[in-house]
Order: sequence, then structure tokens, then C-alpha cells
Amino acid sequence: MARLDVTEMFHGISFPGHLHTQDSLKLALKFPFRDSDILIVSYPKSGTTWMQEIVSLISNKGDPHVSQNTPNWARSPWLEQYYFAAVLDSSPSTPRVITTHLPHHLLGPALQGSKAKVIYVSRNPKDVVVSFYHFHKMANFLPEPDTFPEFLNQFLEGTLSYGSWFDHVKGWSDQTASVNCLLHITYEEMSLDLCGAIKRISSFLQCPLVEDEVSTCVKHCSFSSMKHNKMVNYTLVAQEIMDHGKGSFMRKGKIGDWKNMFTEEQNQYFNCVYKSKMQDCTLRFVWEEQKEEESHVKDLNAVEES
Ligand code: PPS
Repeated sequence: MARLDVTEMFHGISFPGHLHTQDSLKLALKFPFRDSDILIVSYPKSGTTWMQEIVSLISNKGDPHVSQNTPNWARSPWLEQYYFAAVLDSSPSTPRVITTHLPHHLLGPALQGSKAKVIYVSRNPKDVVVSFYHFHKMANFLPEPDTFPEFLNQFLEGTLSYGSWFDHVKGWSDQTASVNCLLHITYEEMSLDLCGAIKRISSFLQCPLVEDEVSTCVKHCSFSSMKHNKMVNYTLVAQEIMDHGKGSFMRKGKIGDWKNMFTEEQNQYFNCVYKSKMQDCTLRFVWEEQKEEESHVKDLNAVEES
């Protein structure tokens, strides 16, 4: 299945035709979840692969054998991709670990009534858009990106593949009541305290670890370990599908790389759009940079008021 230039429009969202078909997308919405399933949910470039690795390592008590010998897409396949059913049938993993980029308004109904454990990973959208931009350059199944300013506009308008970041994050965070068992964790939390994040996730999965096992998990899911692990760094994917000469999937793995791409104007515009689109979001996100900017704005307001 190549279909590198095909785009599937599904419920108003575009999906790369290389990995998705109308049938695979329709089937995803009717998937019969089991209460024992673990579902990793994210908007692209938010730390999906990292979470897949963390869950694999936790399930194996820190033993890296599985994560060093089975590709991540076979261990925790994407629900909406065309090969999903075949991979899931042959997957040895119990509980089943499933990944998805689908928004809540599409997948929520299939999860209703299920006790599947959902882990939602989010990341500062400024870093998401930068990571996504670089990924578009190397992934031949995604449209060649325009200039960064144009790409940024498409991100803010929600017209890129997989739809709007804002709708995705708001959908999964505002609807926690309709998902029985949901853990929301950010890329930033994992980056700032990987050990603490692993403990939180293992406790949520009811898979307790002793300190030594936590340390081995930390070691094997560090950025440098994962960058060199071909089961997760996507170097197994053929050059015509991902052009490894144009970049690496494990690119920088940092918080705040957006500062190297955004102009001051773009940052201000982004903050305005963010504020207006997120005003109805009940959850407060602690993006480091945003906090600094907000306190700066508060300071300015205080000066204006005095
Ligand atoms: S995808 O295509 O949606 O599955 O991409 P996703 O895995 O969600 O996101 C890829 C970004 O996550 C970074 N990454 C990590 N950062 C820190 N530590 C670890 N262990 C790690 N693993 C993956 C990866 O480098 C991409 O971010 P950028 O900013 O592009 O480096």
C-alpha cells in the first residue's frame, strides 16, 4: 500500500491515504473495546511514540527485550490505520495496547461504557507545530509543507492532517466525564520528571514497579536510548516513505524549540488565537513559556492600572 499522494477526507478531517482508508476509519469508530485495553491517545507530535515506549517498558517491568525487538507499530498499533486488525490479531501483548490520533467527537461513542484505560498525551502546541512542520518535510505520505508561516496558519486554522489541535485537546479534556478511566499527561511533565511520570503511569495502569524497575524504564525511554533504537526511531521505514536524509523522526526531543522558529509577531498572534480558542477549556495547561508570558502580561496590566 503506497498511496503516498492520496488524502482521505473523513468527517471533515484529512488523513494520509498511505495509512488510512475510508473503511479503516469507519471500522475504528465501531471498535469493540475491552475493559482490559490500554488506549494511548494524542494529537500527532505530542509524545505518542514516547508513551508507547513507556507503556511497553512498564508492562514488561523495565525489561527492554520487547521494545528492542518489536516495532512500536506492531506493539501498539494505530486503531484507524488499515493494517490494524491484522496486527492486533497477531499481537501477543496482553493487555492490548492501542494507539489513536482520532478526536474525541469521533471515537468517544465507541468508548462509552467501556473501562478501557485511556492515556491522553498533550504537548505545548507551539512545539507540536514545529515538530509537525519538520515531520512533513521528511514524511512523503504528508503534503510537502509550504513556508513555516503558511504551515503555522494551517495549524491554527485546523486544516492540517488529523484536524485541529484545539478541538483535539478540548474534546479529550472536556469530555473526561464520558471516558471512565482517563489519565491526562503532558510531554512537558515527562520531560521535566520522567521518573515521576513513569510512576504516575504505572500506578494508573495498576502495574506497580519497584525502584530498580522504574530506573530501567527511565534508562530505556530516554531520548538518547530511543533515538538509537530502530524499533522506535522509524529507520525501519523505507526511504521512499520517510526520507531519512531530510530529517530524523527523533529530531530534538526538547521543550521550547518553538523559540527557534517563531518570530515575535507569530508568537503574539499564536497567543491571541490560543486564548480565544481555549477560553472554554476547563483544564488549565501549564506550558512553561505560556506561564512566563501570562505573568509578563499581568505585570503589564498592573502597570497600566496603577
Ligand atoms: S507521531 O508521528 O505523532 O507518532 O509523533 P510523536 O511520537 O507524537 O512525537 C514525536 C516527537 O516526540 C519526540 N520524542 C521524544 N522527546 C523526548 N524524549 C523521548 N524519549 C522522545 N521520544 C520521542 C520526538 O523527538 C518528536 O519531537 P521533536 O520536537 O520533533 O524532536
